[in-house]
Parts: sequence; C-alpha cells; structure tokens
Amino acid sequence: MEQAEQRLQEILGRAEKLGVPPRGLVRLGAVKKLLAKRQQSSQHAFLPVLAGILSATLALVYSLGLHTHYGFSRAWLKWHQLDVYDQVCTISMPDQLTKAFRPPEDCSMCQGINQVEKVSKISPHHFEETYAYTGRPVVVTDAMENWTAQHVFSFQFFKEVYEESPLMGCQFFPYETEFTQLREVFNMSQDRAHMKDGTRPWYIGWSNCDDRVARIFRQHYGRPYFLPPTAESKKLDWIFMGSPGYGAHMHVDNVEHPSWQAQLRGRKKWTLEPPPECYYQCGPLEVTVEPGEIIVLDTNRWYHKTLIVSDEMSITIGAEYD
Ligand SMILES: O=C(O)CCC(=O)C(=O)O
Repeated sequence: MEQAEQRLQEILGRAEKLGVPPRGLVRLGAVKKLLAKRQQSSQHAFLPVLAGILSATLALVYSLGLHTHYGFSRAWLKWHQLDVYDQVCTISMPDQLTKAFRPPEDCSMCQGINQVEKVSKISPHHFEETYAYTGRPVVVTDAMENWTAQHVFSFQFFKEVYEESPLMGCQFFPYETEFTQLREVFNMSQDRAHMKDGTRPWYIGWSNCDDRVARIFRQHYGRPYFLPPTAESKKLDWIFMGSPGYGAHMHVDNVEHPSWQAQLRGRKKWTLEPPPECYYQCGPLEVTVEPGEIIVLDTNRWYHKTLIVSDEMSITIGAEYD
C-alpha cells in the first residue's frame, strides 16, 4: 500500500513536469472507469491500479514526445506556496489531482450562452443576480470612468514604482519568456520593453504584495461600481502585461473567488472553454476586451486562454471579489 502511494506521488510529479493536465488524465477511459468504481472498492485495490494506468499513460506521452500547452496556472503556484493540502487524506493530493476529483460543475453557468455579453450602466443588483456568482462571464464597458490608470500605468510607471520596492511582486508568471522574476523584466532593454522591431516579444503576469505599491496603484483605480455592495474586492492586485501576439496558455484556476480584470491598454482576446462535464451542453466562447472594458470571469470554472490582438502593448489590472 505504501509503495503504491509513493509510486502514485512519483507519477503525479512526473505528470506535472511533463505539463500533462489532470483533466487530460481523467479523460482516459480506463481512469474514468476506475474513478467510478473508486467508491465501491477499497483504497488497497484502488491505488495500485490507478498508479499502473497513470504510469503507462505517462510513459506513452513521454515516448511520443507530446507536450500539452497547459502550463502551471497562477492557482497552482498559489496553492503550492500556501501548501494547502487536505490534512484528512491518506495521501496528500497535488492541486492538479484535486481539480480532477472536483465535484462536477453545474452547467447552468454556460447553458444557452453563445456569446459573452457586453453591458453598461448595470446596477449592482442586476449584476449580482445575473453574473456575479452564476459563473456567466460578462464584459462591462463603462466601469473605468473615474480612473486614471488607463493613462498612467505603463512599463515605465511599474518599473519606477518597483525600483523602491524590496518585494517585487509575490507571484510571477513568466509564460513563454526567459524571465525568472519581475526584477529581470524591469531590467530588459528599453527597445525590447517598447517592442521595437527585431526585439523578442514578452508577456508576463504578477501579483502585488507590497502595501506601499498597492496604495500607489489604488490612487489610479477604484472598486468597480457594479460589484454588489456586500462583495469585497480582494486586496491582491494581479497585473498582466506584454506584447501583441502573446498571452496566457489554456488553463483553469483554483482560486477562491471569481475575478474582474480591467483592460487598461491594448486589446485582448479571451477564449473560454466550459468544464469537460458540460461539453455536451455548452460550447467555447470568444470575446475581445477593448481598452476601458472590464471582463468578469469565474476562472475556477471556465478554462481560459488569452491573446493580445492589438498593435500596442496590453496592460490589465484585476482582483478577485467574494
Ligand atoms: O490576463 C491574462 O492574460 C491571463 C489571466 C489569467 O489567466 C487568470 O487570471 O487566471
């Protein structure tokens, strides 16, 4: 039994390194059948068989040289940094597997939706009833009216703000770049930063943990007016910034709440896929968020990827709300 647990942990570790999402593993017919039987069988029988199937699958994936475009989501990192594991489990479950064993989504989040609506002048009450917690994605087009962030936030602005910060963000997403931390981003050449011809494109994201920086940021944006009065917009800001033609790979998050993201500069196309259990009832969606618009999305329920489709750099800021 102990050996099987250890083997399973090793295999899951290898799956992570290969970039194989748990979603991919649970789609395997053999794993599906096994999961269905899981509740009837004892763990003694279950673990060795699951380990066997996953091991064979990974060997196949590895030998074919397959690599998915699913990387590590911000949630994966968050989760691991916080080291949040279920203490009552016999074995500790990595986040990917937790997601794989999650209860099925209620597909009302996507049923009958064939486009992401764009709305304006929406009351917090209407927003709460229709979008805030239903999982229905929406873009609000008029929520930055009193903000200055669209004019002030730029590569240079962030560079200067962070020059005096010892923290440099608490989580960093390099996506396809070579950067390992935010400091390196701000040290890139001015030509590359401003996407001059012949320089390498880049796209990165980070969350801000520095209170001083947060106070500066918040001088330039406010709580989106449409959030329900009882909803709290979380303190942690997320910033995503980078060049046309780049964006985030397809992934799903494991954060606590839905979030809003304000498109300050540039245009970004979002591709959303419903969770696998809703494939027969719902289809993928696409929406391009224009400068001045805010997308509201439950990134825990919708698989999502992004692509910058403007000629200019894309800069967004966002946060979760409860
Ligand atoms: O804005 C982006 O490009 C990616 C955002 C994202 O993936 C997320 O918030 O989970």
